[in-house]
Amino acid sequence: MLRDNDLGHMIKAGPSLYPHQWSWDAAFVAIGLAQLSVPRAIAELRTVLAGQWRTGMLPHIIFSDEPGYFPDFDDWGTAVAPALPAGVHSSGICQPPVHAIALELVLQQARRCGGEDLQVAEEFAAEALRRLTRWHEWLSTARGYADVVEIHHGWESGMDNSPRWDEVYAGVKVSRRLEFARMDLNHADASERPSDEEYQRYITLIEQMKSVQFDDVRVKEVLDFRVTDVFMAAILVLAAESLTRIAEDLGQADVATTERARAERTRAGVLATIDPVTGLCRDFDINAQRWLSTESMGGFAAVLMGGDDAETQRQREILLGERWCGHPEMAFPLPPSVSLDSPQLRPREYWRGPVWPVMNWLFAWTALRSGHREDALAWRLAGLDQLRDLSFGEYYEPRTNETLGSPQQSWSAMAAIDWLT
Ligand code: 2M8
Repeated sequence: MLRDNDLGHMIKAGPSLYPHQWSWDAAFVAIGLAQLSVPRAIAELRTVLAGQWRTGMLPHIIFSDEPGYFPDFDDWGTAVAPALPAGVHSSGICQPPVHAIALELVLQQARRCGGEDLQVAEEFAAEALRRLTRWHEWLSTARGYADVVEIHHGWESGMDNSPRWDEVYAGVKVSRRLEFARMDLNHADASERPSDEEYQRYITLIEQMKSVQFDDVRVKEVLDFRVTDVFMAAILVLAAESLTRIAEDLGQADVATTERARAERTRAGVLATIDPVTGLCRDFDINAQRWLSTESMGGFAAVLMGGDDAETQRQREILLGERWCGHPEMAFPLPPSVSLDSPQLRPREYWRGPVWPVMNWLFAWTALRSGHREDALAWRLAGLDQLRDLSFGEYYEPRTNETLGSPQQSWSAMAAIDWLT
């Protein structure tokens, strides 16, 4: 399946709906690819890093030559951005920084294989270190806010239409209705995708960014969408910890020190967002200066980071409990994007309720990492069961396990490969 989605230098996120390379998809996919071919996994990460903007940002999409996706390179208009490197065709926003985590796991696999794989992987790691440090640094400076990370579009979170962002999107002023064709609806049922109203706001934000040539400073003055993302910040903590270990192995003590400090600072920032009533982490609407308490998978940022603090334990119990994975109506005891008991639940609609195999993998991996082997095993077994019909859906209906969105989604296959090897 991954071979079918492979364009040589990049794996399409999905065969028809997503014919390009997405940043965090590629990082996840590289983890699975390493089990099949270490050099191919490295090639995937190399393509991601080659798209790095002059500012340090890793863009969320690197476009292939395949048609059929909206918004494409021309629609984004990033050619006007002074920070776009020559020859790169990319979008103008980012996605969660899974890349250093992927590099660490690729290196681990290369060590198991030894020989040429190890040599190639170590050479690549030495090269990648500087770019990954610049990427993390950009997230903590250009996008640093209250020791977590600020995002400028729901697409940056990767959880595009999660109810987490509803209040923020309500403040996005669509001053003139934009004309465009929703190519995604050629490949997925409209009931499983964001609405037209949501797309008006998504594209309005691109227009706002374009008006200031995607400049990191000026964009903050014109954007209707500025919000911190605790889930992304928790991923930055994990990635900075991975980069610390990689740097130590490569004898780069200064990088290790910087990344360790980044992980500590960001971890404290994420823990400081916890709502004392619900126990979940909260995002913060920067323009409106208010906390966003909508309950969603994003609230489990502390579980993701791991650690022994009481808050993390409390979140773990909530996640495993009857409102979430342990809900009696769940087809499998896996983390849904929104609780089945939430008034915001829309069980077929994208990030508003379905279960996402790649998130199952992420939660299982972080559980293993933080010593909760029993959680990791339970999620792995249920996650594999969910994928048993080999359709490798992008997401699944939480009660019936119906396959939704794009079939043959690359990162869903990655979860199966990693769990089975
Ligand atoms: C989805 O997002 C894209 C926009 O970036 C889309 O709907 O067109 C999200 O699930 C995102 O997290 C993912 O990276 C991307 C490709 O799988 O699809």
